[in-house]
Amino acid sequence: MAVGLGGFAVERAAAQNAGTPPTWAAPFKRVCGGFPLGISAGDVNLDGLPDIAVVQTQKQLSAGDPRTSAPAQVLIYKNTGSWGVPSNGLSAGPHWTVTLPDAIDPVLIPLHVELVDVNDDNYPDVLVSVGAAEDPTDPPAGYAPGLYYFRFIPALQVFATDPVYYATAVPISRFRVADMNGDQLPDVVAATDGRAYDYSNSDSVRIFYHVADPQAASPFHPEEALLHVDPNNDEANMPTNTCVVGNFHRRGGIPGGTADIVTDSMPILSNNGNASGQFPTFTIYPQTFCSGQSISIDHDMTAGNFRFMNVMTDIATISGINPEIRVFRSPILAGGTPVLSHDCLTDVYPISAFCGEYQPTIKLHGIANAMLNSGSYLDLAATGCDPYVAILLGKGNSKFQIDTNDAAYFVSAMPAADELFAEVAQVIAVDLNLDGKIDLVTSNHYDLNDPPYDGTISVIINTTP
Ligand SMILES: [Ca+2]
Ligand SMILES: [Ca+2]
Ligand SMILES: [Ca+2]
Ligand SMILES: [Ca+2]
Repeated sequence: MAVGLGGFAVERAAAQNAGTPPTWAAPFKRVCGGFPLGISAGDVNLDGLPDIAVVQTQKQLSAGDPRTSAPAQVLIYKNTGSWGVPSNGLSAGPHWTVTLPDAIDPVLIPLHVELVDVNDDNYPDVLVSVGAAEDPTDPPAGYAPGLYYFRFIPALQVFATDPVYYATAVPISRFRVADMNGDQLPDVVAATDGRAYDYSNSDSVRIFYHVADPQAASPFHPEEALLHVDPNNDEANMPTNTCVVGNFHRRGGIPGGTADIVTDSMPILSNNGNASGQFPTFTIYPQTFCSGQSISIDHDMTAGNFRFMNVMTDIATISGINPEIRVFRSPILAGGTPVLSHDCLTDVYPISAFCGEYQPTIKLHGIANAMLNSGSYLDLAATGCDPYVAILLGKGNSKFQIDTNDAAYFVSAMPAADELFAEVAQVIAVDLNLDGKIDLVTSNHYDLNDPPYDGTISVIINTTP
């Protein structure tokens, strides 16, 4: 008995040691249009080195935009492996480029990209979503929101120029790729509410299920309009712009290895499995909000196991105004009504106190999780405090450590000369130089008030001893 208690005590203590903040090399950047948003890592050429894809929007995103015409594209930077000093092992310009069709109206914004192998040839393909019109009341001509699939052609080492297009009734913001129906084929789960607008109440999740043949020319079924996730039907205060997939509701094991979904407004969409038909059904369990908790168009979410040795997936979110990170835990036990647990006081981590003069104006923040320091637990990296990425160190018990008076918890995403110009949007965590330490890549919107109006991506190499 005493041994057991002692072992428990040691494990408990270990699970609360977050360690010290990671250290970083000075960031370097690549110019990529005016308004880069979603980023994704994947090894396009199968050389073992992760390459970086970023979405850039078309011209005239905002009134007064000084840029001239440019198409919406996915720019993919090749990892050259030359990670010396200075560490700049990304190709100087995009090595692969995917251009979205002209039919997409300029005010529709491609928001999210994933490099993922859709057709089972091992080579990552491009999935890119289109959402978000600028004007909330006036559907533009050529209105064409949805999902675009560009397959990679290994023999030519290029991406196809003729995408397969999957229309959605409403714009997609972010999406996730996971197997939702247990057939081992990747499906796409899309949060469809546009970004800043609604033509109609559309807080819903749409799933594009993979067809049975991985190499089919059109690999997905048309959208499966799934579930309206706003229990109050209160569109204005509860946009659905992002979602995560994972094991959020345990029923003695997830049927068929399928995944549950949680969206911005934090309901659990519990996957009931695939027994009765081609596609699973889902049961929605709404979440109660804390007083003062806001969901906005710039919300983002990340899912991971933030509790040491726990099989359930937890969630961290980044809000927009006065950015703060909130952490939600999945219920561990079966039975009862599954809701995420969240302490309105102790599971909230404001980061804006550090920002000082750099109050963000962009309204698209990002959050990612990875082991960033030498500790054993998942940490968080979040934008929203320009030009910094805030680092929250995991304690292994779903709690995180950050000191907004300590610059060690904030790493600048921009070279010093550019710090005032950048609005850091999205962040991903990936080991670019294969040294076992997870690096960061951000997309940075240019500032309308400050030349040179270049959007960039930044690479921040982890130098933690
Ligand atoms: Ca590569
Ligand atoms: Ca492929
Ligand atoms: Ca599937
Ligand atoms: Ca690294």
